Amino acid sequence: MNVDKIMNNLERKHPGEVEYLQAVKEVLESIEEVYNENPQFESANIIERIVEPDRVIAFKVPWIDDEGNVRINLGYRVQFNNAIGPYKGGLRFHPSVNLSILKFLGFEQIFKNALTTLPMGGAKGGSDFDPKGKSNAEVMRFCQSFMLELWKYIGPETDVPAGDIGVGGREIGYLYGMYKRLKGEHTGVLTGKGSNWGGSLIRPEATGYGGIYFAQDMLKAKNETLAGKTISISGFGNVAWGAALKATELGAKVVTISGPDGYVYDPDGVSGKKIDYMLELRASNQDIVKPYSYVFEGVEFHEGKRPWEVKVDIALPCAIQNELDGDDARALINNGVMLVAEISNMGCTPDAVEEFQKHNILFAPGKAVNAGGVATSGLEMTQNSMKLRWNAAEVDSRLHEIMSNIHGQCVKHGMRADGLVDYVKGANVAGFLKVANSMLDMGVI
Ligand code: 2IT
Repeated sequence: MNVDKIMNNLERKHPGEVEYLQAVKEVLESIEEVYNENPQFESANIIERIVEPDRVIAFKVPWIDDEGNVRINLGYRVQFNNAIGPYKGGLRFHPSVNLSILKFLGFEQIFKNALTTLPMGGAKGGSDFDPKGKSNAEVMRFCQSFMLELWKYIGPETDVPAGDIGVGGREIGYLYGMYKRLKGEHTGVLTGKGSNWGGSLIRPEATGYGGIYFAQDMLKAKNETLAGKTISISGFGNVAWGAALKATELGAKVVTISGPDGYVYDPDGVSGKKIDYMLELRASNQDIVKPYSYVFEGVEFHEGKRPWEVKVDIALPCAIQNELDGDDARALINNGVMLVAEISNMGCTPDAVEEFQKHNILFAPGKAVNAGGVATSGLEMTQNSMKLRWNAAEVDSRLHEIMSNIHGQCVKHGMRADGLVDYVKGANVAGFLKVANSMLDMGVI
């Protein structure tokens, strides 16, 4: 495999799609060796087939705001690869959303979903709609208009969307309501549903919980535990909330959360009712964390800054792609960080990853660490298919088992000669082998 040649070719075909090209390059570099050892992949031209989505659906989403103005957003669904199961992946509503970002997320999702051990292909979708400052009625009208187009392309055995940034329980409710009305069916077409109408217990917590289970396994290899460790978390949404809950339960102290406005440093730890308060912050639709510093005592707010300047044992990016760069990585390393695990998708820039690896800091990528979210979506699909419901302990124990299995796959394929684990390589190789071998089985499709 000639990675440079493939990348040059892709850059020519998709100029300016920086996030997508970044995600592809990372995967190609880490699978190069295993790819070259298996000439059957080259004969079937697996690389050219796997880096392009099966299809990209793009549409216009007109809606009317509370003042009666007609507003237009862009909507997308990128159905990337369904070799191992129906397309599966979240919807992101955020002003930064564009095709490059959804293609990177859809591409990552293929390998992440393969790691979960469950039968799910990779997809992603969303819109440049900005939920910030919108009323419930506006969010509902937007979601209804979005689904009026999307419903034609999805289904419980075809493509099963879920939430991501800007799409939580409220949005899934509005989207599901419209699908149900259009199709006249109550099925498992979306995950992250309300627990009264087909949603799985533990799904809201799952991404954060899974990330912490994964970090626990990484620490175990070094005879370490989470107890007594200080942790910096970025973001304050669903993922950050779940991670803070589980980390605190296991005896660690979370000292930061952040938003687009800056970060808060809480030396006493974000715990108990302070974690509940994260839900209130999110429900306010303002996309800021500063109010946390007025509500609780002894808290500093650092305007316009990222939390990576704080001295901690463990750093967990939980917000958005490329939120931790080379300078942030060097600051964390100088402050003695021992473990960095991306709970956001591609949270670290390539130079940050390189810094961590160069300094032998335990580092694991989002597609392994945050797979607990989509894995629990898979468990929601299972429950919907069986038309029954597991209790929280059952779902949580399956989630935990899946995360340990993913950790095991990373160790198996990422073990280096010096005994340290390259989790980036391990995750990419394990995910790739499963999907590529499935594609070979099915011929040129
Ligand atoms: O990035 C992700 O894995 C998600 N946003 C969850 C996707 C899902 O289908 O639950």
